[in-house]
Amino acid sequence: MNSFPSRITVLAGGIGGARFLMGLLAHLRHTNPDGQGGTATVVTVIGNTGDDIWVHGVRVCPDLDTVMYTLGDGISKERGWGREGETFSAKDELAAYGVEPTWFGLGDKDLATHLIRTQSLASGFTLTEVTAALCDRWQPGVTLLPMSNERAETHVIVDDPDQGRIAIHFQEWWIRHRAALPAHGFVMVGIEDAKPAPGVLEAIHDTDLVIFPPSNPVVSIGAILQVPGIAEAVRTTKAPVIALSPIVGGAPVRGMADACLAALNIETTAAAVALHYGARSSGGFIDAWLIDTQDSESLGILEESGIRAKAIPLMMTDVDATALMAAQTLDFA
Ligand code: FO1
Repeated sequence: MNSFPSRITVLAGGIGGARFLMGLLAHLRHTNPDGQGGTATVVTVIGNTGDDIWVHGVRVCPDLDTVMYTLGDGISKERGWGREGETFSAKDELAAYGVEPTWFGLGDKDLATHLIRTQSLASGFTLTEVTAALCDRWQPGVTLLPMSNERAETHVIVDDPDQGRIAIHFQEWWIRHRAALPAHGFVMVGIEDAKPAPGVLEAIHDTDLVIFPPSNPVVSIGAILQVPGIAEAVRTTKAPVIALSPIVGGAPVRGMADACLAALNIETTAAAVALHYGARSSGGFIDAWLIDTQDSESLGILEESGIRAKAIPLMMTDVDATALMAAQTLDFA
């Protein structure tokens, strides 16, 4: 990408996507400053809402909040989710009453976000409007859009010893079972009635570059692509679509994407994920794929499959390392 992108759209899940966005913004603020400490490049983030859950009477949007807190500098650096300096008194009190779910980490500071969101949704505001209002406080430096204003939650098909094959909410599988319960598939409840939130399709079409950061390709990027209309927009946008592998050396950089890939019989390798996304020249989603230097032996098969590929260091150890990844992403695009 020689001319500086004036607009970039990023499809993001939780921790991996948020970490990448930190680096992207650092790079853009440095190389394309707006004179007020920000960047002249407009970055729009389409956030995954498939992880969203009603818990203890409040609506929690983990991936939207992770992006908002991370870019707004409120995130718990140790956990990667929830707030810095968090306490869990409300959670402990709920557990003292024996109220389920006791496995969900509902933080006291985080609770304020969920209470405002729940109240606003009940008053008729859309998730898009609520997210914008919450971002007013956090100033993430991006326009954060939910993938949809309609509820479409990821559930996981598992075998329960007593009940046989059932579907449980993604959060229960992810948090309570640490994704260790073999998943036989994922189903997004309500996805057929979900529509792209306002601005989402425009953000994919009217942009200079679309990026898939190293988010979970199945339950984060994959969930966003399941919203009717979004996959078609990514396939047909005139902007280049470039993606970064969430798998390095045969293992997820973070999280448990391997458990998700296994459910779909996709090998946990950088090349397998690229082929899963598919080359846009043959009806898939991506034009270019960035892999880590330790996976460079797969550059050949990627080029053969019509995906431009490059091997660069992909470990997001700190903001500087991630900013370098972002710089190379823009260059390669
Ligand atoms: N992840 C955990 O491993 N344990 C938790 O108790 C937990 C609570 C939680 C609360 C709010 C929130 O925004 C995220 C939370 N997460 C927790 C992370 C979350 O499950 C995942 O980040 C995403 O859903 C997958 O990216």
